[in-house]
This record gives sequence, C-alpha cells and structure tokens, in this order.
Amino acid sequence: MTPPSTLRRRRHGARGAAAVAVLTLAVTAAVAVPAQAAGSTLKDAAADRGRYFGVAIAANKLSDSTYSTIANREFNSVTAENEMKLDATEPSQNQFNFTNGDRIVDWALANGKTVRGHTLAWHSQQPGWMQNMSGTALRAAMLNHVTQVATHYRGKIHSWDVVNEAFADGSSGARRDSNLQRTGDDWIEAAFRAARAADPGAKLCYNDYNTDNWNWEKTQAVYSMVRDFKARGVPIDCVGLQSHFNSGSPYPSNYRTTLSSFAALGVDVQITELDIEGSGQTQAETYAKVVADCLAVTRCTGITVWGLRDSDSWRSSGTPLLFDSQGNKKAAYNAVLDTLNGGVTPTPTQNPTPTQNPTPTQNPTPTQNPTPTQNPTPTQNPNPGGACSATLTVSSSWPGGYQGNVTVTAGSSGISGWRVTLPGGVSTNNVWNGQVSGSVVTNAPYNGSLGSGQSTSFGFIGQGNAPSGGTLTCS
Ligand code: G2I
Repeated sequence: MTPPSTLRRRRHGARGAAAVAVLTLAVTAAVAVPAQAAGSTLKDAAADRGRYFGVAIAANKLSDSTYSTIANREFNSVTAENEMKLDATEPSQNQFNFTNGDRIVDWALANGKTVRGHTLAWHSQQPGWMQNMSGTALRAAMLNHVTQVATHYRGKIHSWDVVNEAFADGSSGARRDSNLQRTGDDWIEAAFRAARAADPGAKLCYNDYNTDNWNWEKTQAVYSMVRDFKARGVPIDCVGLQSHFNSGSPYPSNYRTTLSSFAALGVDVQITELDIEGSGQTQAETYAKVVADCLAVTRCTGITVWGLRDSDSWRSSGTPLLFDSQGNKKAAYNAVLDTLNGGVTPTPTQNPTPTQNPTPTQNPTPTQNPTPTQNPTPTQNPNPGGACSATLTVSSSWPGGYQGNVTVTAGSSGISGWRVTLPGGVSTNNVWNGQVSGSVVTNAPYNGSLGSGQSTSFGFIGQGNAPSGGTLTCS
C-alpha cells in the first residue's frame, strides 16, 4: 500500500510542475497550500474523485467538540441517524417536530455540507398513532407525512431516502409485509411521486440492506422494481445500498457488479450506511475494496459511513467505523483515504460461498438464497495457465434486451491489460468497466492490471435475445 505521504508528494510534484510553467514565484504557494488541503481529508480526497464522503450524525453529539471537529474536518455530507425518521418528525398525527432535524440540517448547511434525508416512509420507527393505522387512512397519512416533511426541507436536501427497507429478507423476492405494504403494492411509487412534487430538486432514492450481493433474491427484487420504475416514469433517481458488513453478512466479491448493474438502469448509486465490523488490516482492506468498487462505477456518487467513532455506532462492539472511540484515525481510515487518492486498487477476493448468507446479525430473519435463479455461480477460471480467461453470465433479460456480466480472470502470470471477444451476434454499445469496439471489449483505464488469478468484471446491455453464458475468448 502506498503511504499517504508518498501520494501527497506525488500530487505536490504534479501541481508544482504546472505552476512552474506559469510563474516561478508562485510555486511555493501553489505547491504547499492547495496540495496539502486536497486529498488529506476524506471529503477532499473524495471530491477530487467527483464523489461526496458522508457520515451519519446525531444532533445531541454536535456539542461534543471532538465529535463536531472530526465531522466537520473529514466529511462533506451528513445524514441524520434518527432525527428525520417518522417517529421523530410527526410524533402526533399532523403535528410536526423538526427541532432536531433542523439542528443537523442547519449545522450541515452552515458548514458547507450537503444533507441526505433519512427517511420519509418506513415500516419501522413509526410513531404509535401510525402503527395503529391501516388502509386508505394510513395511505393518506403516509402521503401527508412525505409531503409535509419534504416540503419543510425543500431546497436543503441533496438526496432523500424516500422509502426504506421495503423488501423481505430471504429468498422470496417479495415485498416485506407491513402496514404500509398492506395499503397496496403501489405505496412505494405513490411515496416517490409525493416526494417529487414536494421537493423537485432533491434526488429520490430507494434504500435497503442485504442488497449488496448481486446473487441474492432481495437484490434482484429491488433491481426489478427500479427497472420497472424507470420504464414507467416513476420518479426515482438513486438507489441506496446500506452495506452493513460483518462476518455473517460479509462484503461480497460481486459488490462492484451490483453497483454497476443498478447504475446501468440510469440511476445513481449511493453507499448510504457503510460500516464493516472487525479491526486492523483485515477491516482496512475491506473498506478499501468498497471504496475502490465505488470509484470504479461512474454513477456511484458517494459513500456515507454510519457513525463517526466506534463508540457512536449502533454496533459499537463490532468497532465498525473509521475512528476509534477517542477519535483517532484507524487503519481503516488510512485505507479509505489512500484508495480515494488512487493509491490502492484492490481486486475483490473471491467469496468462497457467494450465494450463501449464513446468519446476518442485523436481520430479524436471516437471508438465505440457496437457489439464485438469475445468476449462475461464477465458474472457476478454466484456463489458469493462459494470459486470461473470461466467463459470461446473463443476469437478467426482458423483451428485446438483456444484461450481460463478464468476469475476467488473469492466468498465473498476471496481466496488464485484457481483451475479450463477445459471442457472435451480440450487439451492444452500452458497456461499463470496459471499452467496446465492435464485438471486442478491452479494459478500462483502472481495471487492466490483474495479478495472478485475480478477477475483475465488466457489464453490458445487449439488444435482442440473450446469448447463452459460458467461456469467452480473452487475451
Ligand atoms: O439499524 C441500523 C440502520 C439500518 N438502516 C436504517 C437505519 O435507520 C438504521 O439506523 C439505526 C440507528 O443507527 C439506531 O440509532 O436505526 C435504529 C432504529 O431506528 C436506531 O436505534 C435507535 C434505538 O432503537 C432507540 O431506542 C434509540 O433511542 O436509536 C435511538 C437513539 O439512540
């Protein structure tokens, strides 16, 4: 891993050279000031890559100066961890309380940060009066809540989690049963339409957990809903992947495929509640992989960590955050910063059991997806001695089109670039994580270098009938 100081020296050098050509006297200032500022905090390093870096914060901790100093120094986006939820904002029907939500929004805007709104409609954290409602009365109350809260914050919210966690865990691919769901399947799109009407400037997101592994039914179910919304003109702009990772619900090796697949639907992807249980280098490496995956997908526009210090986490015993309980930077912090600065491009290690999710601790009902119907288990590298090998899977199809995903795996010598020939008859000009010319796809600038046995992947939208999957020519 390249130490941050080395990276900063490299950045100084590049900027200094440009400055020399303009005005020698300005070199010292041009080198020292902007280069030191850029890339030395999470927010600056992320901004250099066109992303935001956010944190979930609690209003009552803003008076803790260690907390507010770090939050202000490192992050340029904030999410209210609890203060904008339904029970907080509408404790009695039609009587709204924005006191704590406003404290966070005011602090954020005063300090030049954007705000993610969390959340307008959710089965959980409902006030008592709403928990007891059903049918048309509940539908009307939910829409009134969406309208009133989004109107109150109009113009101040970058992205709203309009609907949170509406799909069931497990392999059903069904909606989660809830009082909101029982008002009719169209409750989600109704909420999105109400949010758009109330705040046309905010990006509107669907947000969920256990939607990180591309092979899981829950991921596929959310993907199908978003595709349907886009096809029918329901106003959705983004998908939030919460990404709470631990040993029971680990970072999946196909995470980048999930990000790029959602993005290919024409929505932004945001990592909205990132935390990774663990410690030391193992935790740091997983954080680096998540960041590298987001950077590899143009429409992955930002990352939010779900809390500041380990002691602030909803899972504090798992020490899942970037700062320790005293506010010191952890190895995970350095890994994230290095990756944002371009120092690390880890290739995800293969998950030995990509379709299993043994016992995710966050879930009331652990997710099992023993029989993913859409995406066969990635095949082993059939050609370990060659330069590279490539396998095609078709992850979904619809009348007139399909989505293909190709995993490229380096042979035992490693490679510095790759070239994959798509099957005859495939027609596409829509490829991500690769560059297409006719039927040949070559690596993108950032994913050509693969060490021995390492893999990367690219995706494409094809027209017509889907080809059968299998091995492709790779050189
Ligand atoms: O559960 C983790 C997150 C999953 N996705 C949606 C998020 O909204 C959710 O956040 C957590 C907060 O981190 C917790 O802080 O949501 C929990 C339930 O809304 C939050 O827990 C609540 C406790 O249930 C309350 O008893 C407590 O008063 O936190 C409150 C403030 O500490």
